[in-house]
Amino acid sequence: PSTIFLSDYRVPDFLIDSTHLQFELGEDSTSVCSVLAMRRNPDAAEQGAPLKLHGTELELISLAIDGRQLSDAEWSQSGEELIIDNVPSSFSLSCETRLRPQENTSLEGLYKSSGMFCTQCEAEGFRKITYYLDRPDVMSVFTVEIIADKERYPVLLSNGNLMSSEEQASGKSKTVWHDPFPKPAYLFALVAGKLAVVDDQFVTMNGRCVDLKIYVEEKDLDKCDHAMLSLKNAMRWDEEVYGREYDLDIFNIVAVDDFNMGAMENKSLNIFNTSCVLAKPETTTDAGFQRVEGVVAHEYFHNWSGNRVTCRDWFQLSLKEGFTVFRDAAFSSDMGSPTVKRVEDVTLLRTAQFAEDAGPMAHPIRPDSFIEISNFYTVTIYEKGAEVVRMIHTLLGPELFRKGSDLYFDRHDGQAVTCEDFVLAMEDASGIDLQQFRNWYSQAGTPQLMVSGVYDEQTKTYTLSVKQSCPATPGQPQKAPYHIPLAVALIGEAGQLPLNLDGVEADIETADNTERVLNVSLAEQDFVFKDVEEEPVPSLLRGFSAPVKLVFDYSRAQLLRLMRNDSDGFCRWDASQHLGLLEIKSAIATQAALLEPEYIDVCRDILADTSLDAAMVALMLQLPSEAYLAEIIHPVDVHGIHLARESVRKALANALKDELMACYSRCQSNEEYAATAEQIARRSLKNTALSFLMLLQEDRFTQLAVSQFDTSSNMTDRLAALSCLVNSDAEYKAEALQLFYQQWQHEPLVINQWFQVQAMCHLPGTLKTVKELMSHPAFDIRNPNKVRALIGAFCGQNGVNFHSEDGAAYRFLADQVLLLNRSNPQIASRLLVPLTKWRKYLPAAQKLMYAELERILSEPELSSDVYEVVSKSLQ
Ligand code: HT7
Ligand code: ZN
Repeated sequence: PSTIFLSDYRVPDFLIDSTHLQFELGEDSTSVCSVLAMRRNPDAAEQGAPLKLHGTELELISLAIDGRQLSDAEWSQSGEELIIDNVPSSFSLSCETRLRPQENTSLEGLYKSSGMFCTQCEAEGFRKITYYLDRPDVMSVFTVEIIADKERYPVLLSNGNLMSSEEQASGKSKTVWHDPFPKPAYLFALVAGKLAVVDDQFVTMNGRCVDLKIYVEEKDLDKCDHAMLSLKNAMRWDEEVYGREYDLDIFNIVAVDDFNMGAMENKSLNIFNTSCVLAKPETTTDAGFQRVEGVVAHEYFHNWSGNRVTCRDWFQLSLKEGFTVFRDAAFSSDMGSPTVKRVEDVTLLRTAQFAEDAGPMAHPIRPDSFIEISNFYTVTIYEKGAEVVRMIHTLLGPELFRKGSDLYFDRHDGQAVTCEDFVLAMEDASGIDLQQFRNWYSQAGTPQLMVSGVYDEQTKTYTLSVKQSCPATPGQPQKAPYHIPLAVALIGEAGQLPLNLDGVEADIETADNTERVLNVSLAEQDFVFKDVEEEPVPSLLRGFSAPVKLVFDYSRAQLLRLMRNDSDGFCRWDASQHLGLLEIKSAIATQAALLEPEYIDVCRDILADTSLDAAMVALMLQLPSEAYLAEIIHPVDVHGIHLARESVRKALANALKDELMACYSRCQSNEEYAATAEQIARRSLKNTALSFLMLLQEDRFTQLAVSQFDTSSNMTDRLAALSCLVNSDAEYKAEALQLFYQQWQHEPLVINQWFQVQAMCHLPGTLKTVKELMSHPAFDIRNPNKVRALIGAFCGQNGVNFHSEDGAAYRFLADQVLLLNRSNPQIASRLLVPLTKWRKYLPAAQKLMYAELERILSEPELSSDVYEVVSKSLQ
């Protein structure tokens, strides 16, 4: 497989003004006839260049230019390209291809899922449908005819407006769709199947009525309300916060069972993984409800940040993904609890993204090169990309940021553009210089901020010294300093102190003079605060103002002050994590969990403090995850970390038994389920308390879990109880698992949770269970949700079992990757990620993991997806 470089970008030699597609969907094969109105691009460097069309795994039936069939001598094929040498400056290209969607297990291009036809074209799937200029900077107006058996496929959908729908002879029907907005091929979609629909409407800010439709299988009609409400909320929010109105008269969502990612923003025909659209209290956890809300909004927001203004090339992927994640995070934050949302986002970033930045696949949010673009739908492109946009928002402030986004959308509506265009719009609208800030786009790796503080009693000054650095990453040995917005406050005995900075030009003004955003831009920089009346504790990186690793040598006493008093919810939580980390580190060192009394006291106090947000209490009590600890403690001794963390949890549970029990009782409620922030918070705290109590192995607590499992009507409480039982030695666990399966065997999404809870069990013997479950009738390796729930959860979220000392789980994962490499390469390469982190672990584990990677690499027919990840991880 070859490497593609950003520096090789050239404008397309040809443009496609209009695209006419006719699909005849059959049980045996599908015929696709295309008619493309093409012309040479006046901006192309070479006006006599041959026409090169992309196409993969296609059966070519016919090819004609301006109605004349081409002879075999007039075209040739090379790799993924179909080349026609002599073409006029403007012409009509007709092409017929034949496909076998029912055999397409890659879930890319046109494929079948639960009997219906559907498509997934991003990033380069359209070339599996017909020969085309399958690149995002070629935008065309699409008209699509779909012909299919009307019994089997009564619903026929594509992008844009329905132009006609008619019955044909021989039991077929035909619909014609036209999308007036020029779009790249990756936003094309088609759906055909037997689908039920939930309808609603939305009146836009200019009074236009939009039909909203969610298409699902009949049995799922009762699970669409939350997605519909989320969609309407998202549409209103985008009008209010960004001034963006929906632009067509119809917006469709279709749910499919087999999908490689969460959802896809095809113009006016979003296709969703069922797991990201269906929700009802009995089957869906609170996290599931929140995911539906977030993904529905994310895909909707793409209508502007991605569709109306799209990417010039795939190196610019973060232009649409980073910006859209930033937008959906702000939306979720407005719909629920902002601090909880921030903590969840930072947790993902500091575990998964920091790990990616420190590993063999590290790449800037605008990569310079790739082998397989599907491998670059990463936490770096999405989550770090969103953090970079968030920093621009912090640097500009909300008003200028909005001015910048208005300018960006106005200036580039209907265009395919670059990250540079986005930054330039922000600069032009605000007048703020983002020259150095651009390093965030071109440099990979997580910057480190080493901060120290000195208080001078005599002069009443407090000096913060900040040093920044960034580790080398593949291909980037040296890094230039970043422009980092560092939000700070100084916390005194009684709360935040007023800030008087020496050299005002060094900071960004904020309304409140007790918090400042410092512009860190040099490798080493001092910030001096004047008139500081007492020795403060610095509250740093408030709200996690930049995606960096902060190092400050806090004492326990300082952390306790922050955990108790900091007005910034994120920093309060972060202090709790830091204190938990100190306890775990000391448990590792002493092989015993003798908790510091002050730590127990502060946990006791927050447990009892009913004025606090219950969700934040839950988050502050939860110790740093094993995944996060593995980012901090090197080399990673998975078993040592697990034992130490569990012993600290148990010691805390022991010390706070009564308080936990009281808190559990207090959070019990019989009210009807609602996915409100307040109810979600209460369930989260209750289930956190239960999981602590279960560590004590007392009958009365096991009974609590049993009774919660038996009597809860919502999936959040039911699954939390089941998870507690599965991870305990309770006799009831086998029966509980059996009961759960029996009750939900006809609900695939619930059965996936059943797989997952077993795959994540940290007790010995889980690999055996996982292997057995792979033979369970409900498991299907062709379905990505099931693969993720069972194999993905076991290998990615069950450290102690995945890293069993005999290396059996490494072997297991490599076997599954080799199997999936043939059927679904995108899923294979994603599944593989835990093995690629081999360098972090103890030497014995490293050796075993390395051997499995080599075994994968020696496979003769490796997909480009798997090849790229394995070969880079061995370099
Ligand atoms: N923009 C969508 C990307 C996507 C995708 C990419 C590769 C392979 C399969 C895929 N399905 C969807 C998702 C999004 O960010 O909205
Ligand atoms: Zn997206």
